[in-house]
Amino acid sequence: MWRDLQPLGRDQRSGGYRRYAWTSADADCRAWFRAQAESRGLHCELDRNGNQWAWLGDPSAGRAVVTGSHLDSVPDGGAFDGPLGVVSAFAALDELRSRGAELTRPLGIVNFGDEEGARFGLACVGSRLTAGALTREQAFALRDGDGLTLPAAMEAAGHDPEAIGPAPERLARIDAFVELHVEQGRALDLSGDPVGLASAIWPHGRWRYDFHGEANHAGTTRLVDRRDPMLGYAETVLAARREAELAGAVATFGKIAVEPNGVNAIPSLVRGWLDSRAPDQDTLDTVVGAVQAAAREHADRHGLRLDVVRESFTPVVDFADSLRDELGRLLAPDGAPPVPVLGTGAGHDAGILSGRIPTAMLFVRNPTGVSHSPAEHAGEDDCLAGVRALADVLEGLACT
Ligand code: HGY
Ligand code: MN
Ligand code: MN
Repeated sequence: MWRDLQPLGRDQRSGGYRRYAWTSADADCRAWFRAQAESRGLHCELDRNGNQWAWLGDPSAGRAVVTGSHLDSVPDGGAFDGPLGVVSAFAALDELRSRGAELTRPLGIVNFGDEEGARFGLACVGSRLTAGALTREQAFALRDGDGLTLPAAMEAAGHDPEAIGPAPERLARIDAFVELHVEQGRALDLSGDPVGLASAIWPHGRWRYDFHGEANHAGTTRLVDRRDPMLGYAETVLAARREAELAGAVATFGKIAVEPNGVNAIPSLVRGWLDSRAPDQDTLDTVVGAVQAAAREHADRHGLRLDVVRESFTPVVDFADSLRDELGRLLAPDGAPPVPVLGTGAGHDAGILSGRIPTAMLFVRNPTGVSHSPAEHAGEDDCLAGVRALADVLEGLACT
C-alpha cells in the first residue's frame, strides 16, 4: 500500500507532498483509496462533502465503528501525517480477517477531505461540513491563493458543491470513530512506547494579518518617507514569539505573501498568517490579543493600515474518557503496562467530530517528533505495532 501511495503528489525537488484539496494529486489519492477498498471487497462511497467511506457491512444498520484519517497534506508535508491512519486502517482490516474475527457491526474506513486546509486556509473542511461546524455560506466564501473559490474547485474536480452540508444521519449511524495518527511530537519517543492514546487537543487557530503600506522605490525613497509594511510584519513576528514564550503557548507566522514582491520595490502589502495554539482557551486568547495589540502599535508607528482576520479556529477537544479508557483496556489487557495518554497541539478530524460522536485517537511513535516536513518519519516496527493496536481496538469494539 505504501509503495502505491508514496509517489502520489510528491514534489521531486523537496521530497515533500503537495496533496492539496481538489487538485489532481488529491484525485490520485482518492483513486488509490477506492482501489484499496474495492480490492478488499468493501463498498466505497463519496459523501456529499467529498469524504470517502469504505464499508464492510451495511452502514444503514447503524452502530458502526469507523477508523481512518486524511490523505491531503500541508505544502511539502511528510508521508505519514494522515496517510498512516488510512493505510493502517486497511492493514488492520487485513489483520482482523487473518485472525478470523467476526464483525458484529458495520466497519467503516474513512478518508476525510481537506483536513490540512493547505489550499483554502481552513482546517478540516470535510469533517467540519459533515459535523455541521461549517456552513454552506462559509464554505462557499473560501478562496485559494489564486482567488478560486472552494465550490469552483470542487466543480472542476467533478464534485457537485451544491450538495455540501451537514450529515447528521450519517453520524447517527456511527458509535465510535478511532483515528490512528503519527505522533507530531516526541512524547512516545521519550517514554519509549510505540503507541499512545490521545487525551486532548489544544485550542488553536489561524489569523491573517494584512499590513498595508505604500509602494515605492527601494533605492530613492528616503527612510523617513517610507511606509514599509515589511517592518510592521517583521516586528509582529518577533512579538508573536515573545508572547508565546511568556504564556507557555506556541505561535508561528509560517506563511507570507508580499505585493508586489519585487526586490527593489517597497511593498504595498505584506500579508502574514499566524498559527497560534495553547493548552487552554484563556492562554490562547491572551497570546492572540497581545500579538494583535503589538501589531497595531507597530503598524501605527510605521504609518500602516492593519487588518486582522481569523480564518480558522478549533476549540479545545477533550476526548471522551469512556471510549479512551475502553481503548486503554483493549490495548493493555490482563494488567499489561498501560498505554501512555498524551495531549497534542495538532488538530485532527477526530477532534472536529468529538463534539458529535464518541471519538478517540491512537498515536504511533515518531522518533524525531518532526512533522509537516519531508523529514517526518515513523519506523516500520512502530507502524506495525500501530496496525496491531488498531486491529485490537477494532476487534474489541466491532467484533463483540
Ligand atoms: O494543523 C494541524 O494541527 C493539523 O495538521 N491540521
Ligand atoms: Mn497535519
Ligand atoms: Mn493530520
